[in-house]
Amino acid sequence: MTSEPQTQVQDRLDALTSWHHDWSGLRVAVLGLGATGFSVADTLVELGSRVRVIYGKPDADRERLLDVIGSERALAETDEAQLAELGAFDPELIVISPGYPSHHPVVTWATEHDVAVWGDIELGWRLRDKTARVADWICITGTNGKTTTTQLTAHMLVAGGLRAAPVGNIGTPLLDALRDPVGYDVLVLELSSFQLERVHSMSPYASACLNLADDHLDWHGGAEAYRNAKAKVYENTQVACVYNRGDLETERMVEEADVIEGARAISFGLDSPPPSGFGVVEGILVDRGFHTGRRDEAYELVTVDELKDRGIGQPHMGLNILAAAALARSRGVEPAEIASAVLSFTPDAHRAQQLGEHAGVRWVDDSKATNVHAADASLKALSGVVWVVGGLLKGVDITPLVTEHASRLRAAVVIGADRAEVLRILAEQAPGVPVAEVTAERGLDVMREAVRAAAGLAQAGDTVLLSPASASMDQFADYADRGRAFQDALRELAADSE
Ligand code: UMA
Repeated sequence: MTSEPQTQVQDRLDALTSWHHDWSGLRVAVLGLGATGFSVADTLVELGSRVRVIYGKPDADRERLLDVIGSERALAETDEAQLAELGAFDPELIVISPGYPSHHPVVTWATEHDVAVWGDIELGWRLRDKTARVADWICITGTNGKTTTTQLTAHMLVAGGLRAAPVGNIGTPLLDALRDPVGYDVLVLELSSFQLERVHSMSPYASACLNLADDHLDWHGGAEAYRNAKAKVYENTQVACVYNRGDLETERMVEEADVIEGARAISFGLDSPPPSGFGVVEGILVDRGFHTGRRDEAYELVTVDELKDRGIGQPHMGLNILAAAALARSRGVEPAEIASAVLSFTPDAHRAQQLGEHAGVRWVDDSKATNVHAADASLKALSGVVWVVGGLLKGVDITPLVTEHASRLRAAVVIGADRAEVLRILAEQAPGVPVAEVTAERGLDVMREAVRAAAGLAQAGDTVLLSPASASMDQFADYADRGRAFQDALRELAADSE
């Protein structure tokens, strides 16, 4: 059902493709009041739109700020209440936070009422020309490694003399960077599948899907929808589509994408690279993608030994570095600048972070491993593991992960709301492995119990690895909070035994 006014609204929305267009009076419902929702409201109020933020959880600081900037707001704690608010406001456009799943009733409502639903990335694409310096977008997705690769790429671009910043899923909302008064040469966007699903018109300068494994199946409603959302990163790419030679699915995504005439496919992998590829030759990371004589020659970037000396010699880091190098080279950063950026890079906390030894046992915080693929990368590198595992499984079956690594496990310590399922899988797939169940409900208490159990089960020479293969929101604010609680509990244990 498309009534005349709705067609007019659609025409107006189609034409709104610049910061300098007339957004005034547009009735926009912003769903969610997290980092994204606030940045959207703040931007659209500045542009003169009539904004009403509808949200499920109170947030005193952001609510106060909405009042200050002059946005309307409605706390609606149930889906039904959010629907009622939407109906009463009668929006011309909905801008929705990434956490809302595609099957959420408000999305269904929008379809039924012919109201357009954008994410903040779609809105940002249309508003990217606020300053005269309009940034190129380098877009990065994948199941794992996207945050590190995004940081590395931005670090390389800055080493190349460009004004660049990492934004998006990494934590700084895109719209906050777009409103910077000076503007950027390049924005490096970490994009989640949630964000990509709601992108319609973006055209990245360069793009990469680093790898693909099952994740967030509950949000998307299945593996295919998740894969198709990730594949959108390559659509309309202008210069370089960067893909993983070791992950055929990413290559297929590039083949199927509609790109801008002249865009090149550039691969990365830990093997010797073909022309148009980045890879490793005799212990040296090399670029054969952007060398004019690439049939026979390559640029040397850094050596594997140099990476090991910096504590970033793990295979998955090598892949992240090669992908980032390909993206930065596509925007003209010189090989020597890439090398200096890599050798001055420090990875974030909670990513296979070594916490040192206690009573002859190594402790590692890999709380960032919120899915099976990430936990697999960490488990692979170890033996004699006391594995702290569990949390929100997000509809993913961890059976293959447990089967694959059962022989490395000294013991397992199970945390999380979905722990019954994890306990069942461990009993079936790793029957000889001792298991401790953590019954504490939230935060530091969970980790105090987990750390004590792990210390009791570990033997000298073992590694206690927090690599939960699950999201954290059932018991912690986020993965960083989970990692911090683990580290705090370990410090308490060490202090108690002094
Ligand atoms: N809300 C509801 N009902 C819902 C979902 C959300 O009412 O069903 C409302 C609530 O008011 C809630 C608010 O929406 O407080 C939060 O919105 P959100 O969950 O979309 O989170 P934001 O704070 O806007 O943060 C989001 C990303 N979060 C998610 O995608 C879940 C952040 O990525 C991102 O850094 C930020 O935008 C800026 O772009 C975090 C994340 O966990 C790190 N990402 C997932 C991942 O990496 O695996 C995808």
